[in-house]
Amino acid sequence: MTEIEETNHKAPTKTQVAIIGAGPSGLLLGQLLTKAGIDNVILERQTGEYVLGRIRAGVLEQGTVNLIREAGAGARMDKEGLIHTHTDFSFQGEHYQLDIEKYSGGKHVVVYGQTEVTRDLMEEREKAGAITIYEADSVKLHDIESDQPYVTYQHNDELHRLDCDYIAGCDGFHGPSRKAIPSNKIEEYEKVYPFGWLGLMSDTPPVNDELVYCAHERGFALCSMRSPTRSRYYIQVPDTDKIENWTEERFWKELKRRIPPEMAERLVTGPALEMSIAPLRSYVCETMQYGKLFLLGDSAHIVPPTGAKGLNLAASDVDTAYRLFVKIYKEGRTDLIPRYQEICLARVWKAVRFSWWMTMLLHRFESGGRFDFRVQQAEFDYFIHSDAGKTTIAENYVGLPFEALE
Ligand code: RFL
Ligand code: PHB
Repeated sequence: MTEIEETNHKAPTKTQVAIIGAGPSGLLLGQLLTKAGIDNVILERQTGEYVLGRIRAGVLEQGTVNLIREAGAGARMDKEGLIHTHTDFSFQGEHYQLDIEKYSGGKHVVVYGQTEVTRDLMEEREKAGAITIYEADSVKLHDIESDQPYVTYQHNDELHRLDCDYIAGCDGFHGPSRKAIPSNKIEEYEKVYPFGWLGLMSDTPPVNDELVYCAHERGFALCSMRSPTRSRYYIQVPDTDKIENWTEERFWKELKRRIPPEMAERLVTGPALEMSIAPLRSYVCETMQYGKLFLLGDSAHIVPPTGAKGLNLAASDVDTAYRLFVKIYKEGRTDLIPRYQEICLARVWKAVRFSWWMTMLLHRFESGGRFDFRVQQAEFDYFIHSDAGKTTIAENYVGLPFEALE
């Protein structure tokens, strides 16, 4: 048993905030609440090791970085995170650099893997002695419209009940929290794209100092990284494609065709540590609060990864929820509860728009034909050569500001 899983032994019966899910949303909220003296318990379906095995986001906005620091989990991120002041693009092999620091009024992003953020938060939670129940099965939410909501779950073949004041649904897109909202009370919006991203992680030096978002008639590609010795690459594939169709060799060959030729020449290939396909979708559940339930992160919204916004949106939800819970518990301000959804949705829709726009600009649409490709080319050309265009991309890429509760 790992250190992270040792907390499994305790089975609390009551807490102030029951958090479902130990992804970045749940762990970050839990850590901030614990620091503020607000009791919370996290229920997670998987083991800690499994959660840490999922390879996902890599780009943190300044607001996310600040919140991780505020949670007391920023030491390793501050030491090992890579500050990026530029982001690169290419269109049909031609390379462009965007000075995001200059065009956003002095902001930058930090490249530090979601896995590392999660690991740091798990360690801090362990140190603080806050409880996480890993391998909690059949998590169910009860009486969320009442003043006595509770959560039940199976653990070690026993049924447990956890009473609470509030429930934070941090259980991702497929979790039970959003499903607990009655179907006639939920407002949802969705767009599914006809392609996915095939990702490969390898212990090879990144091909470029900055990330490179590449539009190409063969399809989109992204060159990213985790450290000076670890690269992360993605290529657009049809939504019908299967991972079994791809060998590492085929992946490298296809990537080289879509990136600028001088980069293809210096690309160092190596064995894949991980290879998987992620579907692309935009989804918003506008009912982010219902009774005593609050939805945070991927349980409430999904964006295609093109704008690097998913994890960062989770962090801005956490910022609002955390400050709200402090107001509720320290000042009795339950009147501020409706502000949660209001504040989150305004920012969520702007990130949904940006991610959708980046996706539409840079991906190849089979149905679009030659005309649409020319329009994409003209749009890219316009944005990348106009100060207004560059400002628009940079401001959104580094992240829009967090709104205060009052
Ligand atoms: P998570 O990370 O999905 O965590 C939810 C947790 O809930 C647990 N869970 C349950 N627990 C108890 N009972 C149940 N029945 C449960 N069902 C589920 C799960 O096991 C899990 O531990 O959601 P969270 O915390 O809201 O965090 C969201 C982020 O993970 C996500 O938005 C990002 O990874 C998206 N994303 C990116 N975001 C960025 O900001 N920048 C990026 O560069 C970026 N790149 C990416 C991405 C997502 C990707 N994929 C695979 C979708 C790149 C990719 C390829
Ligand atoms: C990543 O490094 O995984 C990554 C970076 C930027 C994105 C999406 C994913 O837009």
